[in-house]
Amino acid sequence: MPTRRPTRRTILAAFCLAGLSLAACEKKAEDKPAEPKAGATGTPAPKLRVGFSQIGAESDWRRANTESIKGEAAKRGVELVFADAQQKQENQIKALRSFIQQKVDVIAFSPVVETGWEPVLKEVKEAGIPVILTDRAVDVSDPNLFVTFIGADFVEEGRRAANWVVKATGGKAMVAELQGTPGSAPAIDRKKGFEEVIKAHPDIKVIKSQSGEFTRAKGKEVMETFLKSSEGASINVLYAHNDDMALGAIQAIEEAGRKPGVDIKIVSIDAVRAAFEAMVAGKLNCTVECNPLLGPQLFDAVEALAAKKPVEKRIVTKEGVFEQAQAAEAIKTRQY
Ligand code: GZL
Repeated sequence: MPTRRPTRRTILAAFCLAGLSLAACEKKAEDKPAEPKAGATGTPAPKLRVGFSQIGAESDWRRANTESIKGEAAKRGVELVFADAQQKQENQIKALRSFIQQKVDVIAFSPVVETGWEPVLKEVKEAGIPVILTDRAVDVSDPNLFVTFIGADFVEEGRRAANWVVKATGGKAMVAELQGTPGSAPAIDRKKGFEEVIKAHPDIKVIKSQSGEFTRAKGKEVMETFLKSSEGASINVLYAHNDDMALGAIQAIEEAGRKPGVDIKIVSIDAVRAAFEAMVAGKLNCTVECNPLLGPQLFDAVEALAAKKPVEKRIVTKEGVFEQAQAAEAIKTRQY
């Protein structure tokens, strides 16, 4: 028995409330024949269908993010059409086009990189389907191509990491940096925030910087090359844009006969459970939280759209900073 879905008119009206041009919405709404209201004939309220394009499964953070989104959809009775892009933008674009064909009620996705989205987002807008960005932002000329962006302030995360380096080193450090995925919002902004703070500290120098693609394997591989380079012996701080790369680098540092967390102090971002375990073991010094549990906020926004309520253009997730001294206690209550 196919489930009847909310009327396009309902979603579109809410979409208009969320700031789209009324004409486009009204035009679209008129194109569609009115459908019987849910409950009119005693039928159950139609099930919302959400298309979600996920980047991949590159890190503990990403897996926790996926679990949160799938779990919350199930909890709220929303039908989730989930697509894993395996880190490829072209796979995300294909998924968004498929969601249009499937006539989902809302499209949500975590854009692997910031640019290259205008054409497909215009197709989605033309189809009258609202778009919610989770986790990462897009760089588009028309902000009406999406309803809201739910995610962290990555520039602030970079600042927090740099402020910890200033505090921990007294303003003097030779830093190796493991960057995230090239062109991604977190890699661009975490670098920007870190540099914004250290520019006031001339004795903190980033002497090696390269992408570790947010994975443990690549993080280990790149850290090995850093350590073997002519500047390797002078590296005394590692700044990793995520915990997974830091955990890979810890292996490389140990294999090079040096003590992670002691010879080379390490600050990373995400605050996944494995980072707390490394801090308890004295191998990681600080992790800046980046909350992956975006499911509740995502489906709050989906339900607000369906109920014709306005949705904030930017929903920032709240986060903290955790150091070694807090790790043993904090790990007891971590949710991811
Ligand atoms: C941040 C997210 C990043 C994480 C990484 O919101 O996009 O991608 O920091 C993940 O662990 O791979």
